[in-house]
Amino acid sequence: MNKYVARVLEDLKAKQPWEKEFLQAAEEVLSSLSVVLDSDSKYEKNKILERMVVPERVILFQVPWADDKGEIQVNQGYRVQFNSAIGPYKGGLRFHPSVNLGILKFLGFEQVFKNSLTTLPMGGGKGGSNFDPKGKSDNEVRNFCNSFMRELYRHIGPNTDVPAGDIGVGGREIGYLFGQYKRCKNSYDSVLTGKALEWGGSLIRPEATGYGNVYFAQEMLATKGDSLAGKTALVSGSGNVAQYTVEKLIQLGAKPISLSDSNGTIIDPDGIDAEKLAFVMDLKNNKRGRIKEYAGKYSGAKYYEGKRPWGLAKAELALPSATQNEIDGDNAKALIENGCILVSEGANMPSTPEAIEVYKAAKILYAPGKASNAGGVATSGLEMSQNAIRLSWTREEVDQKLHGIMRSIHKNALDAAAEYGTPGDYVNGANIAGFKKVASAMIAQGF
Ligand code: NDP
Ligand code: 2IT
Repeated sequence: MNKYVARVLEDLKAKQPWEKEFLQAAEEVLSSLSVVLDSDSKYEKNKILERMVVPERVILFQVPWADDKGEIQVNQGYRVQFNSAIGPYKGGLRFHPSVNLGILKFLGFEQVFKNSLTTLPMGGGKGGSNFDPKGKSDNEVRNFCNSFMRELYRHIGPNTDVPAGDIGVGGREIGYLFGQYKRCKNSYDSVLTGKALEWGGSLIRPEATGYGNVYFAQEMLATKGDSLAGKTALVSGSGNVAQYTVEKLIQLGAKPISLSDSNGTIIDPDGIDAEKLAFVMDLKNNKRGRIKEYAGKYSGAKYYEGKRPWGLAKAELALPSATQNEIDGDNAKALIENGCILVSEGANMPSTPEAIEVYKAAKILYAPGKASNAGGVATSGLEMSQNAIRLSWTREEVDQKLHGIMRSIHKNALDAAAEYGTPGDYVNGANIAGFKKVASAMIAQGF
């Protein structure tokens, strides 16, 4: 490992040893950069790594709200404004009880490189709260969102910071957050993406992360002269990303056979078809039910309480779409033993470092989330463009642009991997290509 990289990592570990997910993300990215830093001293001279691993700004605030009994609840709110070298901060909001500063720093850090890869002018940020939307009424979710935005509105803006959704934040929450921003600011700004169509949203934004990931998988297979047609796929999660991953897999002739949530996994050996997917979308998005109910409705499917999909069935493809570190080393071995030839990440950092070692040793196709799930934020960028010109593009236009962006990300990652001596390594390629653009903007803009 390059000495400069080793020194910055050591220092980071000594300073915040408890931010495990952030250290994991930083170690993965910085390790990939050794070869770039060996070949050019300008990055060290400009202290680029030291500056890249510290957010430009962190906002931490209290979020008091009233539940349906009239009792006051208090959560923590955060916005991590990580890097604005190539555009306004951009990245989602996550509402989940596990949220803390270390998790948001990992997500914000990853977002910097991901957004750079999209080819669009967006910096990186992430935010959220330890609020748990599960089991809350619409009224409680609205009260929470209003209170959250009552503080956040003063820190964001169309040219400053543009949040969007992530785990626990979908169309309903974006609506409440946007309404409160507008009331606080008295201005109709393009300040959130993932809006509904009638009030500034973009066609294809809900579909974009899942579709984009499947487009990326298609590109990877094409490098081997292969395609998705007829291949069996394991998908985890059953939220926004998982649903549209399954939809696109079906459209392109693959056979998705699993979905999951934090309680367990369903395996449907007959395949999840369009009608079954419609049932899941209604179950998850309207009824806010549990994936277990799928096995009650479709008798060919089996429910595995407390289990993740990996290794529960034979499959050539794995598209993890739930959360970080959901595939460990043993899960990865089980995938390979069951015939897996491709892992394309819809979630952010779903594979542990041990899992990635297993993929590398088995020489399978492996795409890190910052490349393969970038279609979501890329289409957020397209939503911002449409808002700026006050026009809406058609479904076909946006889908075509998304598809083109996924192809560019794939090509740029592959080219960078080859240029720096690790052909076919999408981890190195994505990290290097994402880094170089941000680093050169930072150098040009001084300090
Ligand atoms: P949703 O909230 O819509 O869905 C999340 C899904 O993952 C749910 O099925 C949820 O189950 C499951 N899940 C969440 N946390 C855990 C956990 N700790 N253990 C097991 N299952 C869990 O979120 P999204 O689909 O938007 O996000 C999924 C992943 O994709 C995240 O990693 C996110 O960062 C990433 N991503 C999202 C993008 C987007 O545009 N939305 C863009 C790029 C990446 P349950 O209902 O039980 O909680
Ligand atoms: O992780 C991600 O890229 C997202 N949650 C989407 C961010 C965005 O601004 O659309």
